Amino acid sequence: MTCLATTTRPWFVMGILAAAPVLAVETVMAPSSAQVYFVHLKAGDEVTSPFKVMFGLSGMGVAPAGVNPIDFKQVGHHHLFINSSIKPGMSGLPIPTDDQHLHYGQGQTETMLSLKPGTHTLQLVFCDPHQRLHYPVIASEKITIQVTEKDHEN
Ligand SMILES: [Cu+2]
Repeated sequence: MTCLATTTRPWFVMGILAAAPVLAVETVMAPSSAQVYFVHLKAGDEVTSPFKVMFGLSGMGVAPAGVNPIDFKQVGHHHLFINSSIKPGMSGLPIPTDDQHLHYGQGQTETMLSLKPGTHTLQLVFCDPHQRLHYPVIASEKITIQVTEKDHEN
């Protein structure tokens, strides 16, 4: 019995050491098949503000920000980039929330968006529960749309 104890202990220690780097990983792995997309909008569309934007997702699930990724695997929430792009420095860090980077941390799958008239780009970016990009990054095509003035004749 003593012999068994001494031979199993090193494996136990190695198990802890092997698990430690996993806990330190900055990004949540995502299946390569996961994708986000605009359900109705497409490049070149002309819309009147405010307009509805519906967030499509396949291959993963939506969960509110802050859930424990160990308990909820392969989930995240939507962010919408307006006139912005994913930048290399964003990896591993929380995505900023501001006028150009909208955060849907309650697990929303659509929004009403108000934009000034003109040309705008939109891109859906899926983030992990800690606001970071997944690896590989899950983002929609960046589309350019035209926002027109509301018609006040009626
Ligand atoms: Cu977020």
